Amino acid sequence: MAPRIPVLVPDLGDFKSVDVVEVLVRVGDVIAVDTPLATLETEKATMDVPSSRAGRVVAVLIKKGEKVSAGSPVVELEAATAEVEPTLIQPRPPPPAAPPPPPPTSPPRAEPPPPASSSMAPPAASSAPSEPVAGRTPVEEIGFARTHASPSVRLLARELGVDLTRVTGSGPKGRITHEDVKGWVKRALAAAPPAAAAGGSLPRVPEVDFARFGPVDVQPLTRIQKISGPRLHASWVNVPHVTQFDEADITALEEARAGLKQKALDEGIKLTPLAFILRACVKVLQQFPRFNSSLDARGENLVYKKYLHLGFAADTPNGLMVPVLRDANRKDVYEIARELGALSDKARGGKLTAADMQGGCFTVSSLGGIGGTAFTPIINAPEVAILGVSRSAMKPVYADGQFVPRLILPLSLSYDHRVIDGAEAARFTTALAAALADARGLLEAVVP
Ligand code: CAO
Repeated sequence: MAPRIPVLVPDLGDFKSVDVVEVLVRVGDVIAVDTPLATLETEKATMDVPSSRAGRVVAVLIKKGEKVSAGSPVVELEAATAEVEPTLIQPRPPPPAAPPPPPPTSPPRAEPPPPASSSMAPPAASSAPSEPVAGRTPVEEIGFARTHASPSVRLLARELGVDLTRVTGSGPKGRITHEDVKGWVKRALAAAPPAAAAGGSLPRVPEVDFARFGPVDVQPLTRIQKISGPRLHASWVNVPHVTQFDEADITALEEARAGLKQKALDEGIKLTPLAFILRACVKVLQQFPRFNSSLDARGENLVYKKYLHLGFAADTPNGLMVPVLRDANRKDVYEIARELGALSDKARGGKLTAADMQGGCFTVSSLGGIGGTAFTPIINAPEVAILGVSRSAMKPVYADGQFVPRLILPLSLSYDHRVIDGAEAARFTTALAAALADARGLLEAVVP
């Protein structure tokens, strides 16, 4: 009968008593010199205990969770007559699969394309060092399970998303070490473009347990908020927004509106400032067709629309809605006011249909009835601009050598800078201010 040889924990340097985090062999395994027997962990690092002898394991003398010191027996072997090749080691089942993909609430991530070189080639067979690939590549599971690396190295690779088949081992017989994995990650990071440029996920806002600081009441978002939130977010992160501020002198317009308001109301039409603003937008959008365009899905072409449907933001008990006033270019200010009133009522009553909210070309968000001096509206993408309107106020304007009181309307135009230049945006708001100052022009009949 072959003699039983104990294999002991080697010198652990400064560490006296360390945790066994994994036992890597079972009774019956045939092992070679340097086969890792167990993984130990100190506060600072994990390390493997390599076998000093080759042979068959006849007793495992440590358990996961126990503490060991230098000289503690790890296994007993029946010594082999010749050194046993590592390939004789029974293959173990592969470690747990890579972490699952992020939950659907996470911002979408574009996976990088698979590496150009074959990931099936085992590292030992490759003479050239494997090249790090930017971003995470899919792990080649069968190859991963066969690589010459200890479980703690595999665990580290799993945590860092490293496919071990792509790492060249620098240890004895090509064994992959912790340092090899870390070095591979460092090279991959150095070669990778920034996460945002690579379509990586956005940094997350920290989660806070608000109840730790005082009583709270948790209310679900409304259905509308759940729908509009992701759309607003998509526009915010995808579209480079710039906001151009301006002012329009609407003194004459408000005088004209005051004179016409009651007569219109008698006919069931509420002639609000927004109706005139929408009419002015039509006129200016016809002069600046780029503001009535959208980028195509690949971002390579501009789609100019030959129709002019205007969206307007409506504040409703269920949340923000954007009904669309169709063919606004074919309607005079009275017709615009009539439809504006009808759509606003429908929105507040929760009766808008999907068709009522589709096909918009340009949106106006008026907070004038509420207050404020300026704001930065978020573009209703794939539209390329949105006009914010704040509350008008009497202001002193210097003209003909003196200050005169004028009614000034603040304008805030956010635009997609990929499509619209700053100079064009300033020309647009200047033209809009001129259109709003021209009450007579806004009241002109429109040939449908
Ligand atoms: N400056 C001063 N007063 C204004 C004004 C302005 N720019 N705009 C409207 N008003 C006042 C007027 O005095 C008007 O009353 P009179 O006609 O009697 O003078 C009154 O407000 C009418 O306002 P309204 O809000 O009832 O009607 P509207 O057509 O201007 O607007 C609607 C309709 C649906 C756009 C509006 O009610 C609304 O919901 N606005 C909020 C939009 C919003 O939430 N935007 C933010 C989106 S981003 O979160």
